[in-house]
Amino acid sequence: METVNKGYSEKKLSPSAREIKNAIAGKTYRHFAREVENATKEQIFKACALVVRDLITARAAGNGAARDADRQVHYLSLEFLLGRSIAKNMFNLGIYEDMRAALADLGIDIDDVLETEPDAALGNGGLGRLAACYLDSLTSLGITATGYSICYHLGMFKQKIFEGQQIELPDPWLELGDVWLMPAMDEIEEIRFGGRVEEYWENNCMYKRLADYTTVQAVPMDMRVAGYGTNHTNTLRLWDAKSPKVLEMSLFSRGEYMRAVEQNAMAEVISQILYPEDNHYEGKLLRLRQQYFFVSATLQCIVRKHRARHGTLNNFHIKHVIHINDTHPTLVIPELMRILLDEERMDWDQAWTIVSHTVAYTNHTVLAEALECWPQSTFEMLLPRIWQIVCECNDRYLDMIRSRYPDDYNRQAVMAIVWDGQVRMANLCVYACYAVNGVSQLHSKILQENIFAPEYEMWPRKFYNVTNGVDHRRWLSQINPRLHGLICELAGDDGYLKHPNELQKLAQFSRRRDAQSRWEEIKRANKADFSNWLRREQGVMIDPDTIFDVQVKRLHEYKRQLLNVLHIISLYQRLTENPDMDFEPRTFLIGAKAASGYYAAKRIIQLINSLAREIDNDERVKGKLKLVFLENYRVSMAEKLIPASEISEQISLAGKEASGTGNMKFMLNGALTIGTMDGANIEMAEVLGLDNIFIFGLTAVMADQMRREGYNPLQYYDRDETLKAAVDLLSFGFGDGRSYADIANSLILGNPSDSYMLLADFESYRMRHADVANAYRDRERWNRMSMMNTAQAGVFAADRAVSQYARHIWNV
Ligand code: 26Q
Repeated sequence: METVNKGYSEKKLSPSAREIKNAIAGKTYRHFAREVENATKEQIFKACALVVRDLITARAAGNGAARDADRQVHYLSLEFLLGRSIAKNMFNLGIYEDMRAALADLGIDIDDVLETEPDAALGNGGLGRLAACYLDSLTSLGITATGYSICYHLGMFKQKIFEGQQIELPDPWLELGDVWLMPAMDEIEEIRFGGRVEEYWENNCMYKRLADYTTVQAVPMDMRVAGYGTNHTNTLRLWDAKSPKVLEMSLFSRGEYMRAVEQNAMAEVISQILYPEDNHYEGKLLRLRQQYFFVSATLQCIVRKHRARHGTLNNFHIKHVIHINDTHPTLVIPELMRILLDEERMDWDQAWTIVSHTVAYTNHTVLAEALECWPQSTFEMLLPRIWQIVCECNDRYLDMIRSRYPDDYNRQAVMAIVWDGQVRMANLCVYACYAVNGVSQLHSKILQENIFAPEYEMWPRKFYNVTNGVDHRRWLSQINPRLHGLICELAGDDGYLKHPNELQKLAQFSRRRDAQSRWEEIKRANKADFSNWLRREQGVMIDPDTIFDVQVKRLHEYKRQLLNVLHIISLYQRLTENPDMDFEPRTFLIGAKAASGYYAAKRIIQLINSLAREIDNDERVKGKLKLVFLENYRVSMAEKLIPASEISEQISLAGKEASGTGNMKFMLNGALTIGTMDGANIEMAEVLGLDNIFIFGLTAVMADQMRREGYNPLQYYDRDETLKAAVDLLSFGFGDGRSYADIANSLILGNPSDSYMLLADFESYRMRHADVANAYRDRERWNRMSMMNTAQAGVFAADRAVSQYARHIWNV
């Protein structure tokens, strides 16, 4: 190892940096038999990650007291959209500077190491990223909690754009990403599928058990999580599916050859792939298998440890809260009932008391197409015992409803868990969980007044609101070091890291010219960095002296990327008609992945690319207007883009976006929002005042009313020439020979047409954009607004949200 430790430079390193440097060299040597200078960049990354992992493990070892906590949180989510971990871990451990120095001393640029890490994209979008942010806050707040999910071998697909269209490529993240995972081979669980329910007698009692089932092994892959400013650590346990080798042999020997082979084939596909549908449910058998696999493994693990410690399950609900991230882990309810009834041999009421005091549920959507309903036949075949338990729940629930509302058949029809050959997961959750919450004030109100109105009438005190929050250490301090530096300097310290409301100290500087100009310089520098990155990454040139107007999120019709497009077309048409007009030069950046089977969403991606090319090829608008489709939008891109953004587009139809969390990330980084009164935008407007945010469009109440009275988009099309010209261009088509008449028709013809009321909001959107451009010209005003956005963003920190869960829902 002499070749690595070049004695001459050692004195410049601090003792801890020197230790890190030696540790990195030790890892490349022991794991890859390479000296640092001969190691590949992947090996260097792995060596650094292992050094970081060891430090977290050492913290975890000193953590015994926490594991004996009085009451633990178990956060179950089919998605944890982690992104990259190495910089985050170094930040939380407080070793970023030492690591940078150690690597520099080895002749390595730390940024090259950070860029080598693949994103762990074990999620689609908001719901998955929220789970990742909450895990950080849980840990940083010192709450004993475990996250559980599936160890998907392929995360969210990689998006390529080929001839303007989305192509999906696999994402084998584990090739490098596995460095964070530690298999716990002594905690493997066995999951049972299919078979039939058998009744048997023992001591004059009848019990039930599964027979002729097939099994899958669940192997825990653990990721240790370090918090910020604490020695506390938590674990994210990802279950990996493996075929049951031993059992398979016994089947062979019993001559059940076919079943043994089937069992093997079905086992390992369970954790192969993440379903790339966001806010959309499809009744796929494999998805239900994934859900049960994950839920059963998690519960068996919790129960096993509980039994070992307490010797009884009678106090289970005192010691544990199981939080479910949307309905995807709903099967914990019947699965815990199964364990208590069939294994623990409790009676129904005793078991129900425990279950109904253990599970809490967060709803993340009101879109009808996202509500999970499983066909009875699939359910019954795959999970026969669970099916029986769900039916028993349903019978008891309907009895209860009938006794409260004897003649109200309609109420039974809407509240039933099993109805019309379907299992309705949300209804089971609301019945069985002791707490149900929405993710913004508006969303929680819609749950109470519409989606779950009869349940709210029955149990008003079950319902809560916890407005979402984001990990402000990642989404501000870590990704925007320049702004972090200035904030600390102005505030006098870095106290906001632990107390996000201290960001408000910035407000007093928002009128100071010196602070403003430094604020502006930082945004300019971040824009230059992003422009350079985009040129290297995608070969696209953008001008950092234009306004960066950004819409990045999943592609979904309700999010209305198409409204953004119509506005860009209208600017383009105005500019080409009056090339000499006074115009604030703008760069529109749109990034989005479409679910692979979502045709309308894919057409919109194609349209954005056609329009981008049309604008690029038009000399008349050169230097004034630019549209870029950002390929393969993902967490690690968001981390570069958001610090460079000036305008944040949050333009969903009011009443449709449960909360939004991107909106909060932009606000933290001083971007100004143009948005509707939807989700958390409303609460942003409330803390900012209408002077510091650009609100437009229908409110949720107005949109509902308009829909009831019969919405007619043609009326807007006929009356507004700008709108008409923009829609007509879609039909007319572009220089690449592509026409989008199908999209134009979906707006103005068809039945229903314009389901998300773009035309109703178009004029107000366009006007508000004009206000944005005016505000931007007034640099003083703009910078003040921008600083006020960061100053008021503390309430949207995940620390605040998690504290509310802890206090009001979890009682920890
Ligand atoms: C369900 C069944 C089968 C296959 C897929 C799914 C599925 C997967 C992902 C259904 C929904 C999702 C994701 C939903 C989601 O991300 N919702 C968002 O949650 C955010 C966090 O609360 C909110 O901020 C967003 O408003 C909401 O859209």
